[in-house]
Amino acid sequence: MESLLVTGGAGFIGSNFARMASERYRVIVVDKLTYAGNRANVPEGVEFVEGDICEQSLIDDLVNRTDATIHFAAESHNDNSLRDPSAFVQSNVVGTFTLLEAVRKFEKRLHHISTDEVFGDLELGGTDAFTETTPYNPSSPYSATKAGSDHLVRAWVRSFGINATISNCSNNYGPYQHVEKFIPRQITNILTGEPAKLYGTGAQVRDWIHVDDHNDAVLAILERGRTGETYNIGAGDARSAHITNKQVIEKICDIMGGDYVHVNDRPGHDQRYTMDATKIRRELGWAPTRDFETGLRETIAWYRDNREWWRGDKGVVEKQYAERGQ
Ligand code: NAD
Ligand code: TDX
Repeated sequence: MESLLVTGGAGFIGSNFARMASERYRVIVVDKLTYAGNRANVPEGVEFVEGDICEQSLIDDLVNRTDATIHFAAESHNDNSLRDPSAFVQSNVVGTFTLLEAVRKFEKRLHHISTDEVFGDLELGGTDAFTETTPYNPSSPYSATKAGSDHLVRAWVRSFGINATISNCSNNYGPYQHVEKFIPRQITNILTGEPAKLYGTGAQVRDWIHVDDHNDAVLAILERGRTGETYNIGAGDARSAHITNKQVIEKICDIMGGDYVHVNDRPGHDQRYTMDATKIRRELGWAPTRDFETGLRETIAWYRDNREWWRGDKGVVEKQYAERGQ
């Protein structure tokens, strides 16, 4: 394997992946540059193609020119999927279908990036966790379209024998994350003199993982994963911040010297995500190496040092949140 096509490589996780992978591979990024994509995120030395993954002839050409495709491109924000789900169905379901057809035609390797949200949520206070065999039970239009895309990949493996793997990962944080998401929204609220904004009671629990730990796992699957398999990725141990939203917001306020307020809750809000990542640890020897406290401090410093990167998006995002009392 020498060359990789990275879809969604101008977004948060995909651009961090392109940065990491370009040290070992020739990387081409394809990205539609939606509101979430930023040309400036694409690392130097990486070929960039502006385009839509739903466009079959473009995708055929790019898949054919590379050895493997790592598929990050998606509409990724739950709150947006509640406002207008149509782009989620198009990019997440039809986009993945388009890629699968190209991969089938040219007999290339595919790794599909998915989320823990396909499994639904767990009860607060429990200690159980999602495994690779937990039944799918998505709650939001976003997670339903991600679940749909996972099912398409599995069907193409079983029916057409394509060489594909899937990973389902928990909540990522780190540099280059759009300011609509929980952690960067709170950091930039405080940096602009606003209080941090906690949905509802803030009792919900997420399994936070640093984006570089996620991408290390993706590279491990790409290089050593078994075809047709699914791998769960999550920090899920002492290194992770498997803590409530309220605890995360209090940590950010402590570090930055800010305050928070409670705002309207998210309709249908998933309560708890916890990932069991035993399989990838055992089979591929992957383990997360970044601890949450250090990663969070570095992320805060990154947003403090890169105001020009987020300043333009901040007003747009906050106007949308204000319309929903959030
Ligand atoms: P993001 O919104 O930051 O980036 C998505 C990128 O995809 C953007 O650059 C956007 O322009 C591009 N894109 C969207 N539709 C496209 C289309 N039709 N054609 C081409 N490009 C298109 O998202 P992210 O947080 O980096 O998430 C990346 C992937 O990881 C997604 O598949 C998401 O479901 C998955 N994931 C995210 C998290 C998380 O915590 N952020 C956790 C688990 C899995
Ligand atoms: O301002 C906020 N206040 C708040 O309390 C925002 C934006 C969010 N929240 C809460 C909602 C969630 O419980 O924080 C938690 C995290 O919210 P998001 O950053 O929107 O993430 P989540 O909905 O958990 O989904 C994320 O993880 C799984 C990613 O956005 C998905 O792409 C990924 O699949």
